Amino acid sequence: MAGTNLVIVGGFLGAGKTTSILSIAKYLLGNGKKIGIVTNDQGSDLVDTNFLAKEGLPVLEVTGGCFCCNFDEFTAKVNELAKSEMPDVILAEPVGSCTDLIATIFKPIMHNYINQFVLRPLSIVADPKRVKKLMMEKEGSLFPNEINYLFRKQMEEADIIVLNKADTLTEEEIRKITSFLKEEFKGTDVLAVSAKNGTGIQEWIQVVMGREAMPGRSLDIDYDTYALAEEYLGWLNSTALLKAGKPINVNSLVESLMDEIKAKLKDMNREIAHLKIYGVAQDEWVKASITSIHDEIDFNKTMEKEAAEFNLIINARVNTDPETLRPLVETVLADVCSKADVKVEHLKTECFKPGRPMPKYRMG
Ligand SMILES: Nc1nc2c(ncn2[C@@H]2O[C@H](COP(=O)(O)OP(=O)(O)OP(=O)(O)O)[C@@H](O)[C@H]2O)c(=O)[nH]1
Ligand SMILES: [Mg+2]
Repeated sequence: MAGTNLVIVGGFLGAGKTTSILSIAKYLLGNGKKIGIVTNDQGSDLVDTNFLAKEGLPVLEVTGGCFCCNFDEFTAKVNELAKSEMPDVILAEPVGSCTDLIATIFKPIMHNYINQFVLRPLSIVADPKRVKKLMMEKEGSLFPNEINYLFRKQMEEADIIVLNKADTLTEEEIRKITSFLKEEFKGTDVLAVSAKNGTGIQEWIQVVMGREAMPGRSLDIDYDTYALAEEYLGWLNSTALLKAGKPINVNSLVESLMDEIKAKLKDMNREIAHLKIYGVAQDEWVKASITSIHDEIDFNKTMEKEAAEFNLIINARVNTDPETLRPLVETVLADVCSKADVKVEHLKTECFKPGRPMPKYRMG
């Protein structure tokens, strides 16, 4: 069997796709394999791309829309990686608001590229706190129904549902959630892993690499509801150069930014899908994430030294409109920086709601 393995790792915003890809990549590299990664977003200036590149991994990105709406760019990036890196495995992360991947990515790839790539089954990573909300539907979720519909559809088309963040669950919870998922999405493999500490990653790789994708029926999906789900999400990507009079603790500044944004959204009862902030000064960097207004900030890495000049990237996906989100984030940035005596230069922000998904190809 010839060709590069193409492994697509989807799932809702903040589920842990990038952390999973990093964990899989490290495992494969440790076993002498070469890898490449393609990231994806509705906007540009991505925390994920910068973070993975800083980890020393070959990464290309498709920005300005999902893989299915930019199918030709997606395959161009995959081909570019295949040529430049000659990887054994390419890992691709579709944007977390995207679904219907079998009809719009898998089938077109199999139709056009069957000899070049060995397409592996579709993994959908799921955050246990969102699955728990599905299990207790009566309690409801802070997200509108359309977003819950999208989350459910993502899992419906999975070959493998990867229940991530198992390190946050008891054995009993893992057992209950796994059997719920198996019952709800019959015929789908369900694996419990922790992308963060590596538990279950080897087994996941074995399952993915053990068989080829065999796309069955395309998802039965209502594009109006899917489009509404995307519309309910305000999307913000900002970059800025920050300068302080003397070296400051960048970790604390990032923490204050996140705390303030979270507090303001909590007051408005607006749920965060994923807010991530990445700060970089020369060879040092910090990355922090939060995936709900009820969660604590999670630092993937902090800076050891203080810095007087550094770049920030803020990526926020929140259940609010862009007209609210942009001033909220920019005001918090201005306030927090002013308190820390830091000047904000070259602030560039794009803030929008994703347009209706318009796949280049859809094979039913
Ligand atoms: N406890 C725990 N946290 C995790 C695990 N995997 C990911 N996370 C955390 O979940 C948050 C989101 O992880 P990402 O990997 O950025 O999620 P993503 O799905 O790529 O997010 P988007 O690209 O925004 O859709 C981060 O704070 C991670 O550290 C895990 O196995 N356990
Ligand atoms: Mg990601």
